[in-house]
Amino acid sequence: MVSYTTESIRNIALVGHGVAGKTTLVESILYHAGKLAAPGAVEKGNTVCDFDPQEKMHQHSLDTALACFDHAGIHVNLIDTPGFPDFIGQAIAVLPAVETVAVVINAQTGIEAVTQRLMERATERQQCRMIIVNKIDAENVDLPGLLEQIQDTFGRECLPINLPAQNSTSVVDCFFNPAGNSDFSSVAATHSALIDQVVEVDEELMALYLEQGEDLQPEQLHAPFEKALREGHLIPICFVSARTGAGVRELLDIFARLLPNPTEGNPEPFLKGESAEELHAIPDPQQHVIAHVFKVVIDPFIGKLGIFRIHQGTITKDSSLFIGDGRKPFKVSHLFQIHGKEHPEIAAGIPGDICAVAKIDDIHRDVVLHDSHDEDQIHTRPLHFPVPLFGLAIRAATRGDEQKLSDTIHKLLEEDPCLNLEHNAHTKETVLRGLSELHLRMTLEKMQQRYNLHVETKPPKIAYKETISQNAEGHHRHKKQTGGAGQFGEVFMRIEPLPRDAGFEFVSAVVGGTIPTSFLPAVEKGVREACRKAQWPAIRCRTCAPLPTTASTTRLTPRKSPSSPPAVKPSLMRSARRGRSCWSRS
Ligand SMILES: Nc1nc2c(ncn2[C@@H]2O[C@H](COP(=O)(O)OP(=O)(O)O)[C@@H](O)[C@H]2O)c(=O)[nH]1
Ligand SMILES: [Mg+2]
Repeated sequence: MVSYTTESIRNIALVGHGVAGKTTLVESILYHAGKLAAPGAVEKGNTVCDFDPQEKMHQHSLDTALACFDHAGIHVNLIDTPGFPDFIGQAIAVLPAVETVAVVINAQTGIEAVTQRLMERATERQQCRMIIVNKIDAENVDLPGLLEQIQDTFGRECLPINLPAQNSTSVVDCFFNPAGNSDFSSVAATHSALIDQVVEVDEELMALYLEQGEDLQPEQLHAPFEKALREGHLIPICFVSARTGAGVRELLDIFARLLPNPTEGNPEPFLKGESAEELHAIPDPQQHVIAHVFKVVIDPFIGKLGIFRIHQGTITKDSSLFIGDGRKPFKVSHLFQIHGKEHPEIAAGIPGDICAVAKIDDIHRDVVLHDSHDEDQIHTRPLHFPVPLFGLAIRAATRGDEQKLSDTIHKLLEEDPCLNLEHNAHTKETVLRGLSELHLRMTLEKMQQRYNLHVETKPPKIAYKETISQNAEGHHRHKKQTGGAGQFGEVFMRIEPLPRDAGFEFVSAVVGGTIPTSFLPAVEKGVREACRKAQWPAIRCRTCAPLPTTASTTRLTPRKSPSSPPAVKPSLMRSARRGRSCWSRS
């Protein structure tokens, strides 16, 4: 059914700052693996990963894309991620799907912000990491200097596994077969440093190495190499040029021979139940299914696609899967692989595979799919995304498009973990928030191009909150003679500031039962209402009402309706803040 095994799968995310050449590198890898007749170019808009019209127009990746291929007995799932900080959420979201995070560094510009942030994320998650230095063909690059910079920034465990040679038109292997000359550094010394680092994680091998000298076979080194990767004791560095293809064949060889497969690596455990007990998925095709949805795409043709990584068990077209704690399963019917914009249908997915199902409305990013109620209540440790702070108040440009706007935003929120929507009751605005102006601009452009929806935007009003800074006391007498019984009420109130985040506190200072206790909840309700209805919602205050005073002045008598809130006028709160005459500061 499946032509490969879990052991032959390699899941690799290419991350790094924009323009490092990740999308171009995917092209070159696919070409060298025989999947493409000729590599495409970002400038020509014909790459596998930047297939979206918007990406073609801007010549930049705006979303993650997947490409898969088989080569030399391995099945590789490559995930290309956008590199600008404005879209970093998409890159963070795919980390749980892979064993290896390959950090691509632009040889021309060196280590940049996103490179560093994603390296930190991968380190926190204890994922195997490798560094790919791209653009070695470019002019004026200082590769020895960059190597120094990489080791200074990410540690001495970053060691080259090959070195540029013949004026950066090729690379020379320093691990399997260290022979030849490089453009800088000694191949022999680089090889020794690498082997020393690898054997350090295995005492037996270390003893053998000391006996045997340098003659350890690469096969003897696979397990300790993988262990060194897992423990972060080694971060191999490869040199490539995605444009000329230098080092790409060697990179494929490293994927096949050295990178962890899904039975290796450092998969993050799932958490089970309320006690969040750790559960390690077993990458065994015979076990119950556990799969994690790491991405949702709203495809214009297929509809909603839930893209997931299978961690345990086998999913076939006949599988019935539960979504999270849902009681009702859905039938898979069609199982897809993802390759750029293509979605070839496959018969089954095994542990380690990345697959997708279409048109299942209840699938959302981060849900766990499983096929047994034994696996209910399984979830993943939440990923932390940057908080979307940049906001724009939006509304449909055409009257009658309000529902369409709501549906479209819902779709965009499903796809992007760093978008947020708020309805502010006070300013009566709908505010879309993202990581930056560029992030929102691209989102609004997508709305227009993909969904043909035009919106009007403006900077959001600031929903101020008010508080009081010092104690104040107030008094108000309410008298209304409208014939009949009339109304009379008298309020004495003291307000005091509370510490930040302390909220609202109501303290009754009634002494001697001058106000029946049954009225106090209504008094409190009235005060809360006054805070809420103030021009800007009042926060952080303690209210003491009424003040201890003589029986004759503490009457609060809602004569008509005992249950209605007492007459504490909002204006009182306002005058308190403005220091009007009926309030005296204490
Ligand atoms: N000289 C040179 N340019 C490259 C190389 N790889 C990519 N580029 C160029 O760098 C630019 C950004 O490439 P792209 O793949 O979009 O980078 P990404 O943002 O990391 O995906 C494009 O103009 C590519 O043609 C390379 O190896 N050498
Ligand atoms: Mg790209």
